[in-house]
Amino acid sequence: MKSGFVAVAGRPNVGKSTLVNALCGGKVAIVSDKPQTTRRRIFGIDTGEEHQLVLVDLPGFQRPRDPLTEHMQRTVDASFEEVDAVLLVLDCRERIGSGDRFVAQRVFGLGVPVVVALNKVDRLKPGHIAQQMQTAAELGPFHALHPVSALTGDGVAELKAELLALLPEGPLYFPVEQRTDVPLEVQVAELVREKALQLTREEVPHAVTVEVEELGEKAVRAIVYVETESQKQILIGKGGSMVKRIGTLARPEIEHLLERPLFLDLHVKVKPSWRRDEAMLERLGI
Ligand SMILES: Nc1nc2c(ncn2[C@@H]2O[C@H](COP(=O)(O)OP(=O)(O)OP(=O)(O)O)[C@@H](O)[C@H]2O)c(=O)[nH]1
Ligand SMILES: [Mg+2]
Repeated sequence: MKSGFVAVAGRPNVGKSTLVNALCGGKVAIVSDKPQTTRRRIFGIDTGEEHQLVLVDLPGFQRPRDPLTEHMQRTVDASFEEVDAVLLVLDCRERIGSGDRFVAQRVFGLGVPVVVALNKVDRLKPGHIAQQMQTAAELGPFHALHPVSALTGDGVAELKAELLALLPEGPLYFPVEQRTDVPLEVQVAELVREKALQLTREEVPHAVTVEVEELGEKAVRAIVYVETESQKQILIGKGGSMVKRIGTLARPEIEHLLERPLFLDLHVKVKPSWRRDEAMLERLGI
């Protein structure tokens, strides 16, 4: 059987997690329109008759600004060791520039094949796509370049075939039915965080983290942490309307994940400067 690990690298918000979900044929990573959605390394595992492809979804490349982003960038750097290939993701709606070159410099130096995915082509005219492909091709000695849309699925099957062809002969690293290495409580917490990111703006999404305190047969209890009292008021909303909306959006997905109906109990709490708190970051697995 062919099996191996492919690191997914790129700037924040280019669609790495959306693409990992598309390649795995199911949701393993949360997604949002805010940069820095992914904070830890996540394996998305796709197993077939003759293959096991482990996609290593990563935070976006960034200049660290605090202990949280430092940990995130350290995760990115460490994850390049012992991968069989890299999938470099670019956003074709944006100018391919210094940020992408910075990532490219790193991944083309690894000595493993680099497959470039030019993502979000659903938003571009063919002429413009061709232009962006040319610019992308100048980033480095790529093994292959694929225009894709992680959102519509366009080009994803071809990209997957390309990645499978790069895998070496290897063992089954994970049981056939396993889709991710993320523990269940963290998956649940992430789904709640995804909805909080979706519904908030500016500095608030970056200040949110979620911890599941209790994962019972009938009820899930989770704490939504923010850094300040005013962020807490935003998260709670008028008469509790915001936290209620977060719960309403997250519950069906959590029920789908756990395959049972649930009561979702969300509490919003202030934890000042949790992004600078090493113990908290460790507890969160970041
Ligand atoms: N139009 C379009 N939007 C996309 C596509 N792929 C992803 N997006 C959107 O791009 C945004 C970012 O997607 P993510 O998958 O969270 O991006 P990411 O690279 O994982 O971001 P970080 O984890 O923050 O580094 C979301 O709003 C997605 O819906 C695509 O193919 N087409
Ligand atoms: Mg992501």
